[in-house]
Amino acid sequence: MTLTNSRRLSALALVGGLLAVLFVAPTASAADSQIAPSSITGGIKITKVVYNPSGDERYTPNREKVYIKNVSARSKNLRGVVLSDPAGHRYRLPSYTLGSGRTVIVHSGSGTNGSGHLYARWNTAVWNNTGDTARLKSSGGILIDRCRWSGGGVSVTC
Ligand SMILES: [Ca+2]
Repeated sequence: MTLTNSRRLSALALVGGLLAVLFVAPTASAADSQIAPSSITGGIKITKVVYNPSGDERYTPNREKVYIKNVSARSKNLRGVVLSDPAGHRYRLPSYTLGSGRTVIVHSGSGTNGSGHLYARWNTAVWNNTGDTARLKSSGGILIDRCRWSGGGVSVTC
C-alpha cells in the first residue's frame, strides 16, 4: 500500500511531534536538577519531628514541627527540596539558605516564612501520632533523609 503525499506529510508531522516531546522531556528534568543540585542530597537531615504536640493539633497545626538541619560544612539552599508523608502531603521548600550547622523548622500550618521557620500551609495535622515517616527528597526525587516513628510520644529524634 502506498501513502498519498498528504498522508505522508501527516505521518511526518506526527513523528515530528513525538520527537519534539522526546526532546522537551529531558530539558525539563535538566531544569529541575538546576533547582536542586545533586550536592543538596548530602548533609541535610531531619533531626526531630514533633508529631503529637499538646492540644489538638488539627486546630493548631503549627505546633507540629519538622526540624531540618544542615550537618555539612557548607551553606545549602533548600529550594525545590520536598518534605512529604506517605499519605501524599507534599511541601516544596522555597529558596532558603541554611547555613552550616543551622536548623530550620517546618510547621504544618500557615505563617510567614522567615529566619528559622517555614510553613507548609497544610493547615491540618499531618504527622500521625500513631506512627509515620517524614521524608525529604530532592526535586529530582532522590531520597535525602527520612525519619520514622512508631508513636506513643510527643516527638522523635532522628
Ligand atoms: Ca500529629
